[in-house]
Amino acid sequence: MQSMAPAAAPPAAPLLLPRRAASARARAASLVAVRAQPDTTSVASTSAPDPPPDFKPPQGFKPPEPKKFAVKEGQQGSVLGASLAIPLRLGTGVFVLGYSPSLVSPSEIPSDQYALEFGAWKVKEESKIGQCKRPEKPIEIYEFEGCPFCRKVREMVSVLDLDVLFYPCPQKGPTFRPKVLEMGGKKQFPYMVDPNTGVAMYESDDIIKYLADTYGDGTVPIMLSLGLLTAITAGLATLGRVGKGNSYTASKVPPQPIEIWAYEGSPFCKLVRETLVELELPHLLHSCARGSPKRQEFFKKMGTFQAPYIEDPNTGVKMFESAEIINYLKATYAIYASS
Ligand SMILES: N[C@@H](CCC(=O)N[C@@H](CS)C(=O)NCC(=O)O)C(=O)O
Repeated sequence: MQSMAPAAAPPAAPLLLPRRAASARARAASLVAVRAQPDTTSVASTSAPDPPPDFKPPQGFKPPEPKKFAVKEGQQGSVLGASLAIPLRLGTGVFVLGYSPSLVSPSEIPSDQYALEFGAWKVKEESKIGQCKRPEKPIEIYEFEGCPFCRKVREMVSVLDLDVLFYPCPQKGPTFRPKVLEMGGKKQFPYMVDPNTGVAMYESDDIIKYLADTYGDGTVPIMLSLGLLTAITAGLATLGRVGKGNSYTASKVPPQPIEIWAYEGSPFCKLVRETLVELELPHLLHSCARGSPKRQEFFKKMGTFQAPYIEDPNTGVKMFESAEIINYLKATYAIYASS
């Protein structure tokens, strides 16, 4: 059943969210408004000014160099498990709307343009997303990683190349689960709030349709339109990482959302998302599936493109590399039981 609830005005943050989450939201909006400026220093640095006193990079922290497509020793099983979703979901969440690749000679692509290298060729990637309306403020979604219905919505977010402020709701999560109950009347996930239109809703299929109509061309990819089959394959897709990204790990929630450049189809990104969810860390996703124009913005700023990449305004840390990002998040935000 559709539970779309258009409000007269966008939901008022202070009424709906805990103070820390409301301020996170305000910060997220301003982060989106002030787009990243070209960074001519190092690819990964710890240079943000005045980190809040409570959150500091771990002692001796040094951001790693990006290593494209490299799987760390000990990470093979996790990457393989997270990759299982790609064939099961026929690549949904890997590509943006209207994606079309072509192999071209490297001389056809200027050196300041992002392009994937493929042997002696470069892959020119185009999409239809540039013709679609973009939300001014990030969409807000309350969900958790291991839920197949949430996965469907995240795939659509990647297809539509949307920036989304995620409020993780792992089982027993004390912070955002109760907020969903407060806002929508039930603890059911995913739950979406669009601050641009005032629309808030449950039900993955309704959210997907709403996003397609509002920020796409009205079409829903076939793999998201198959009813029970979609739900079953989305469920099977989580099997490679069963038990991950579902349960709460005690954490200190920072005042500002962590920014992440990622997309649903990337196994490396999924591993980081699991940790963000388990630690209940609000994060502003800059979705960047294949064909996303944000890849070129990123390339221009950083001189390379690789996802996942995070910028943590709470500590000033900016870093690549999934395994190290996970270690960083745990070291900075997890509360370990002292024994
Ligand atoms: N060692 C890196 C590998 C990350 C990686 O290679 N990500 C892919 C996406 S799955 C990427 O950014 N590829 C570059 C491209 O698509 O141009 C990590 O663990 O984070």
